[in-house]
Amino acid sequence: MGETVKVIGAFDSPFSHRAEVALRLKGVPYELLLEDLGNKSDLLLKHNPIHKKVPVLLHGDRTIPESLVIVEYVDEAFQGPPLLPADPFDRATARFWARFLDDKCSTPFWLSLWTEGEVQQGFMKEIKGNLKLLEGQLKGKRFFGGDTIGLVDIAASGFAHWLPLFEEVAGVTLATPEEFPDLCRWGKDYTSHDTVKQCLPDRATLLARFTAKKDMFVSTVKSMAPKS
Ligand SMILES: N[C@@H](CCC(=O)N[C@@H](CS)C(=O)NCC(=O)O)C(=O)O
Repeated sequence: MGETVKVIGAFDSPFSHRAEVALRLKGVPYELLLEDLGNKSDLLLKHNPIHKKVPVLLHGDRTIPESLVIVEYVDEAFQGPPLLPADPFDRATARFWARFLDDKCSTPFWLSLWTEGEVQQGFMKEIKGNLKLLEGQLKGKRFFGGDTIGLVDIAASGFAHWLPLFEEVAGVTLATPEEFPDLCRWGKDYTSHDTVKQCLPDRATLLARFTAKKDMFVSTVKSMAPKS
């Protein structure tokens, strides 16, 4: 179509990575507009006035917010290797697990990092249980998408590159190779994939940024706790 493709994203965001990797896997050139989330630009607020979050895809005069919506849009709007299966049932199943990641994994993962004591144990149990269910989807497969990276791999990418970093910053262990052999092996395959590597933020830079924000993560999570 020849229209410009831009991603409003943030350097350390696993959600921005989802949009970028979808474009790269389809072979679509794009411009990355890096956002300072502490001081959101008029461009971001104009294009995502409802959520005010990154990523946002700008395709010609079209605006597409929400990372998983972007991945599906990119798959349908551009030529290139498919990111979703062709069969309707397989597509539905991929969408189910992609949604499972956002609906059932994000919150217990985040809270298990920055809480303490019994509350933390509860969130750890929840996220480990959900990661086990996810791991079950990898049986006999290199990627969730089979031989190639697809929607579920992209949706789960935070658990490949970001999870070990957050474990290190928080001093919490959630996914060991002993407990999650397939998931850990998948994480290595995902992060060492040639196309994926091109849009993974540098590990050392992320580590420094997240370490600097650790107190803020802890205090934000504490302020969310119900007051007794
Ligand atoms: N559901 C959204 C989540 C995106 C999201 O949480 N983005 C974060 C960066 S990692 C953000 O923009 N945060 C800014 C804010 O919450 O004000 C998606 O999948 O795109």
